[in-house]
Amino acid sequence: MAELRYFDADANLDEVVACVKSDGACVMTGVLDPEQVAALKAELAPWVDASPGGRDGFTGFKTSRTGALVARSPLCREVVMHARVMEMANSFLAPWTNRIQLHLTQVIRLMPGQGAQPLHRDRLAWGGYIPAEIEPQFNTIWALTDFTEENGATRVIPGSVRWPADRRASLPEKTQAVMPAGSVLLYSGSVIHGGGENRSDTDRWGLNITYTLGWLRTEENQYLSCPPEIAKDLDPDLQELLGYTMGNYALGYYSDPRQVLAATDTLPPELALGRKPRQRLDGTPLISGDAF
Ligand SMILES: O=C(O)CCC(=O)C(=O)O
Ligand SMILES: [Fe+2]
Repeated sequence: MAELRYFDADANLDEVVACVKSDGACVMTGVLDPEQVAALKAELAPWVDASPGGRDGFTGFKTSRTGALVARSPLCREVVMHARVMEMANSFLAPWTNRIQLHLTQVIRLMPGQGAQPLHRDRLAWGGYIPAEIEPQFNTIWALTDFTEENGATRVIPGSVRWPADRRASLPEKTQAVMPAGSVLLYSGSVIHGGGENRSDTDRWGLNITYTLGWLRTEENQYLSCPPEIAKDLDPDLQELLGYTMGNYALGYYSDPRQVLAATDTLPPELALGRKPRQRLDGTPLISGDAF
């Protein structure tokens, strides 16, 4: 049985990414310090406290899920854009895309009494249409409380990325991502995993931030969770991660419903945020004389 591997926050990123590829998951400890965790929890608390439990066995009746975290939480923006995690997400997904995008942001709060979530692969969000050789997703769950066996630390089956779709895990193959607050569980869309059972008397808070290929539909609709009137004030790198940039030559343009601009009616999304694209699609900088 494969063990879940643990790395320090300053570990070599190629090694960590190689582990996510081979095992499907690993943990980095000590990435956020206690003050950062406390500040994140304080900023998120009003939204999390107001969020109701789930509506079915998968989302969990005693699990609340709180999204739109880029719009709602300035501190979450920093976690979304965490330089080392972004580097790993880009490296992991690079074989299948020229840019990545933000797939979802969600605080997953397991409340006392929440049973274990059914085991699953997150890539099934796309209904099983993506060929097995493509990895569509790089996932993170940041521990905002300690993750313990008792409070429902995420269950993971290291090595299950290479299993046939119908193979089920036996008990000894299951492990839990037990980790102190401030750690992050990194896992691929292909690994079998699920929330654990919360047998404790306190909440387990996980900050789930996931990245996907630039040409796939995202689980959280970022244009609705973070519409242009909010996105216009964000850092350009974050705007582009949300999808406010062309994904390819013709992918992601819009037309202004109120007017036709003289230059063209197929517009790059940056214009909806009040700025021009920063570069052409081939990565070269814009020069004066370009249409925008
Ligand atoms: O909460 C967790 O530990 C995992 C949740 C999960 O896998 C999901 O909701 O897809
Ligand atoms: Fe999942």
